[in-house]
Amino acid sequence: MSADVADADAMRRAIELAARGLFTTDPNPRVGCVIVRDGRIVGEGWHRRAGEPHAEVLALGAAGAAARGATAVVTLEPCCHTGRTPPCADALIAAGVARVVCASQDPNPRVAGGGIARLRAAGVEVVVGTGAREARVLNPGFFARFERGRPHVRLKLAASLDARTAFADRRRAWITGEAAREDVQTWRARSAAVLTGAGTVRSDDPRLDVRLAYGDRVRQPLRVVLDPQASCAPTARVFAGGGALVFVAPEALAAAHAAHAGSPGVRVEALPRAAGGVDLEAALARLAALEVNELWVECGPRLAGSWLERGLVDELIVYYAPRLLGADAPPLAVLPAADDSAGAHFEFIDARFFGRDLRVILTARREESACSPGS
Ligand code: AOF
Ligand code: ZN
Repeated sequence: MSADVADADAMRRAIELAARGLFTTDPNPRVGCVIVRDGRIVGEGWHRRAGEPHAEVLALGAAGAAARGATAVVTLEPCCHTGRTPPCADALIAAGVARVVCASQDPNPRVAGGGIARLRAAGVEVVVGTGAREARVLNPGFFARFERGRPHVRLKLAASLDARTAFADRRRAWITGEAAREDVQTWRARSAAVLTGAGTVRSDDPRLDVRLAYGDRVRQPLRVVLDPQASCAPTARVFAGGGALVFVAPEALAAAHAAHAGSPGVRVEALPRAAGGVDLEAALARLAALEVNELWVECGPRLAGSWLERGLVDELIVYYAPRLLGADAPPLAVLPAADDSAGAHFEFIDARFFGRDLRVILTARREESACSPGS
């Protein structure tokens, strides 16, 4: 077997290990590592959560003396900084590892090639790029935050076959079934924040929380509400239990502070105004500053339309229920009439049944989007 095939196999295993941290590493990336010696895996590790050891250190610990002269295969560049834990590059050098294979550079400016440089300076052979695409999929938000200054944005929509998102008479009833709603729980659980608009809070009063344990515990995402005019009742369920952030327009800041004064876990911040509400780009910049990697958006058709129109959706998750709600029911998204150039273009990447509902996943084709900066 050539070294390339062996490296690729080991990288696949490292990616599998990294994925175990899907629900727990935030705001850190999900990272996995295997130590390979004479074609055999002699140590494995994966990063569990911020503050705990990095993948490489755990894999080295498992390998013990067998790490000397071995190859370390890691889903991300080994770090060279002292953060919550000491530098992995130093640990690899100290263990006598001869070769390091990593999927990509770490976009974190505290690392950004520094780990690779340190390893090479110590005489360790470093290969970069094995399994790059597959490894990147583990951490879309971590890369988005450092490369684009914003979280990875997923917009979730649940609709009838005729793409209607509620009953025409606005009665409160589920459109999609249990299995689809359970799947939504999984997406919320891997996200650092869940965002909605004031309209949804007023009409549906959602909790937007995670009700199942993922990994080994329930980690509640930050609940974010765009409430430009401070119109949401502080008694709404989304604010219960704290961990909420309310974005309002500057002129509504005082009113919002007064409304939420009795709720210690609710933070209120002003954002610049933009057509129809607050500035969505500013909201994303602020959330990135708060170390939000993945943002899960569940909102009504007007706000959904704004996200889409501004080309800010990286991934669309749409659940279609096998029913028809008619032309008087609200649409999937309120958007101006499309022409060939406007708005984001999407690409179907997955389709799957959840109970009787169909879930499709689409990703933005950024290079073709007329809204992408600089185009
Ligand atoms: C690695 N291996 O398993 C992870 C890395 O605060 P710290 O010490 O946990 O450092 C966090 C940063 O380290 C994080 O932003 C990212 O750049 C890198 N994460 N690096 O070599 C790992 N989780
Ligand atoms: Zn590290």
